[in-house]
Amino acid sequence: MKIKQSHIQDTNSKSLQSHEESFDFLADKLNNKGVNVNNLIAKLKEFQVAIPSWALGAGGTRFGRFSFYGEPSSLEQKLEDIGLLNILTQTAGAISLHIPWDIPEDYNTIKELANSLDIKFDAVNSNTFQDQKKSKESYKYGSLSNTSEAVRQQAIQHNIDVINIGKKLGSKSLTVWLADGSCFPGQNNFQTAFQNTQDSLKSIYKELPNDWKMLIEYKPFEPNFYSTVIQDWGTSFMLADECGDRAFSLVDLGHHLPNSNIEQIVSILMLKGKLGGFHFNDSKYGDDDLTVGCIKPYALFLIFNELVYGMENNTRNPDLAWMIDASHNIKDPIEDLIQSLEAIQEAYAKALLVDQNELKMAQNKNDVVACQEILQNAYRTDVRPLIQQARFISGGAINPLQAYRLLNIREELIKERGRHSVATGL
Ligand SMILES: [Mn+2]
Repeated sequence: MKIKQSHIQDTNSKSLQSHEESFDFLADKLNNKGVNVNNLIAKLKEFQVAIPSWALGAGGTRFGRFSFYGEPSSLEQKLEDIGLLNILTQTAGAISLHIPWDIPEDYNTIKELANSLDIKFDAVNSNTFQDQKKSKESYKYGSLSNTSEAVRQQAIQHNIDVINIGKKLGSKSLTVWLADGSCFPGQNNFQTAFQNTQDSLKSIYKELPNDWKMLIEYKPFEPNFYSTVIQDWGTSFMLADECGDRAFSLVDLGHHLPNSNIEQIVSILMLKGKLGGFHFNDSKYGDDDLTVGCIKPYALFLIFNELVYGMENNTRNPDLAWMIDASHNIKDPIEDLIQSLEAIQEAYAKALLVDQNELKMAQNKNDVVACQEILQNAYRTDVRPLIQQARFISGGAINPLQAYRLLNIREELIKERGRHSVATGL
């Protein structure tokens, strides 16, 4: 299914007048405060978030999986879904492939299709948390950390294979997330598991092309429930540091214990030039993989405040690889992604409104009340007209969710693909 520009214009015409009124009102208010609105909109237009190839189907839990119908059953169809998302939102201009779930059969066709949809290939993700049908060794007791050298070698080779697939598509980074760890005390020797992981990562790093980055993700628990080898940002930082200049930590919002101060983690990693990637989702209890901003939008804003500060001040930190890493258990995945992209843009726009000079002055005077007011004034600004304007002038929908429903996109996809087509992956 393809959405024509005229379809988007039709749906936009319904809300154009009220959008223009609210945009002019907000732009006037911000201009009077000395905010450069054009600059802000240019930054919002530029901000692109990668969609992982596993996010277009219904997710699930260990208790079950409920299809949303008309799911993309091939990589081509997944790209088409991201194309739909991108034309509506103008912020989903990249795909992050998961290997082996989404190995292209014909690289040229896939590249041409992505090109025609204006989609780039972002980080490639390896998978050593599942056994594949033909694999010789099992990851049941770990992959890069395994006590068996044969298992470690298989996992290292898989990561190298993933790099080679990424090279053919134009990706520039490899994301490594390990499920390695232990379920019971005494099961693992912590030092051996760490050392093996470090050596394995170094072997992979050796094969990394010069213009590539390796992103090391951490997670405190699950699927292992007693320990994980790369449990936190400090462990990921140590491993990245040991590998070299092109290895970085990757922060996934859901991969923290409750109440962790994620904004502080982000800030210090950027100070050290070691934050390479960022995975968005939201959670109430653990790695819940809920829609971005649905539970803790203020925490997301505080994190973005540090990201914006870091992007402006920590010049040695590389450009970040942004990706949504969520699961869609009861929502239409495309609608869920539209909501997530909106929440990300909102938090980003609000963080851009924080007057960093004013904040610094208040901090230097120890004016704690003023510090809070500065942050909360930015947070309480309804920035939606700015985001809508950025989307509108890029050719997107003023209200993507409304457009998605008005254009009956899911119904069309079900007609095209059949009701029971199922996405590969989770
Ligand atoms: Mn992640």
